[in-house]
Amino acid sequence: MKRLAELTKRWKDEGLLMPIWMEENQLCMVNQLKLPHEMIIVAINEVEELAEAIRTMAIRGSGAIGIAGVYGMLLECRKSKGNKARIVDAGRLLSMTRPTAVNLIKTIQQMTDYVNQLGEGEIEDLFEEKACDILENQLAFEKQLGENGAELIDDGDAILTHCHSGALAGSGFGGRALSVIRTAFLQGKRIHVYTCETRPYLQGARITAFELEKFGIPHTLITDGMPGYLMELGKIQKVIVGSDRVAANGDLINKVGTYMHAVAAKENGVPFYTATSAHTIDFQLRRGLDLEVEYRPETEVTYINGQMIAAEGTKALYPAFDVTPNRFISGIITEAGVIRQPFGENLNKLR
Ligand code: RI2
Repeated sequence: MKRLAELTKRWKDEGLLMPIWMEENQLCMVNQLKLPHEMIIVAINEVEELAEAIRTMAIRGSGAIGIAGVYGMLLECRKSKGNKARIVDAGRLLSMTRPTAVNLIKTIQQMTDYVNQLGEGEIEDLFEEKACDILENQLAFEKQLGENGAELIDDGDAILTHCHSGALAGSGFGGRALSVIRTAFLQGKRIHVYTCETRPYLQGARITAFELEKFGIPHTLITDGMPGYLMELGKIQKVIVGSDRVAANGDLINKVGTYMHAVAAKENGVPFYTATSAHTIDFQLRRGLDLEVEYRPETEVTYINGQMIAAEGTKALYPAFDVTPNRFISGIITEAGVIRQPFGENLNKLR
């Protein structure tokens, strides 16, 4: 208990933008749906409330929901005083909330396997230790990823990013894509970021722009259809996006719209990178198109802020992710370095 409280305090003092943390016996979560206008911290006392927050995307981003999975099981651990069955059930419930981002599923599996091997009397203490290890590793991971990826960024680069792969989608330093961008900026490189607004949830407009502003990184908001033209004009030198899952052959599953940017980047000779982790590589998935991605309700497209934006009766479609074939990817940035083609063979070394 002491270690988690100390870790949380240290991270707050460091100024990390944490998406979720624990205070006493409840979780505190930033409601990302209210950003950037309000920074509302929601108290969560039940695992079902957390599951609903993930389903409705009040907390989102593959790293952040992985962390939320850990905290959710920890909440149940504290409430049940270390009851194995209840902790495992909590993990099962949380792992069914968002099917595409593999981090949530893998992290919960890891915690479930761990708790299953413990004796009833030791669960409370040891489970919390394990949760702290995972949190510490996630922060160290973001910093290492940032160092590795920043080597790809040159002084004067303008970088395109899509959706929000940043601090609030991770442990609080910069998540994935923004850890790379933030580290390059902290190294003194003069960079500029183009952030796509990312319809329909507008993560780029609402959250990426908010974080870039907070970190003091120069940026410009653009709509999702603009990058191709800016690349033709020579205004974008690199593309860096996050990753919800990477297939064994290097195909990338990420926020819908990513594929379109990768095609435009290839056409214009702009290097396209994804920032990810070894944990996010799904070695069971032979190629990206074999995965059935999450489809969300059409009302999330036809409505903005509760306001219908299309004619009554209009049908809409919302695949939340798309698949970028590996041939469009210049490099996969990981904590172990930047992986290049042939991806199948080189990713396999991270197993
Ligand atoms: P990291 C997002 O999905 C996007 O696909 C984005 O690239 C990713 O999660 C950010 O997570 P959503 O949760 O790749 O907003 O940075 O649907 O881990």
